[in-house]
Amino acid sequence: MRINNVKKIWRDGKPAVGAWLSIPSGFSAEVMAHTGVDWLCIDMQHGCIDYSDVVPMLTAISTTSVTPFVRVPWNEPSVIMKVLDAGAYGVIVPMVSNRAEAERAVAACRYPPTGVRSNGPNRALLYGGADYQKNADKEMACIVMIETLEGIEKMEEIISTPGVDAAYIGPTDLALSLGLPAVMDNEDPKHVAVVTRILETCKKHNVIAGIHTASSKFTQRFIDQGFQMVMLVADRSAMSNYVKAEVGRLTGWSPAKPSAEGGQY
Ligand code: 3PY
Ligand code: MG
Repeated sequence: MRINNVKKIWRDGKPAVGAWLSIPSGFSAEVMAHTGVDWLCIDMQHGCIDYSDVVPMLTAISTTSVTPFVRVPWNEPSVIMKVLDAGAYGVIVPMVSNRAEAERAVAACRYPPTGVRSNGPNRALLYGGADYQKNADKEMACIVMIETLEGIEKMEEIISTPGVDAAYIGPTDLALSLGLPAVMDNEDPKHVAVVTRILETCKKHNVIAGIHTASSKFTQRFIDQGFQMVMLVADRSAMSNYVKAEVGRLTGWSPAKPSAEGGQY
């Protein structure tokens, strides 16, 4: 079976840097897969992306050795199983708040007797190989997000759930949960303290710590701090930020006012 390159990077004690896909296009997924990142995440939660978009995006990513993950819209076993069947090598599950929810996510990622994943790896067989079912449990990554108030309070029981490979922080939901503005690259001491506590809890339980950023400055900071799964850039913001910057460099011409100024997501 094709191995999960990101899990190998983690086993080697190194950080894996990724990018985020919110645009429902096989072509833009392929472009992003050729940028040098270790992993890409197709975002079904907040991206403009449905299952019929996910399949050609996974096909496009598989033209490279980049590891494909999918963030599912919710902790719903049928959706987790369906994206794994399509060839995702890991799922990012939003808003996991307690042990029972973490166990539900893990079980959906593993075949019986370990879990409850149903057999039917349609495209996954083509991508992973004929021995997919035999080896899938150890190659699929179950990544749970910690970003709710309950999840912050119960981080220890979530992170220590057997089968959780990584705990991934959603900084803006985490900020809202702490009563702060929804800022991604967040310097607020209350936010920084919780992020550090999640990292330390992950280290204690030998679980990978992950976090989303909006800049290489914060990506670097988190890599240096010991995070092994860091999201550097999203397709939508990369496109928008680059074009806005180029527009801003021109002189002797008045641009139409950009429609969405400021705000990080
Ligand atoms: C958050 O900031 O809450 C996220 O989930 C990032 O996508
Ligand atoms: Mg979130």
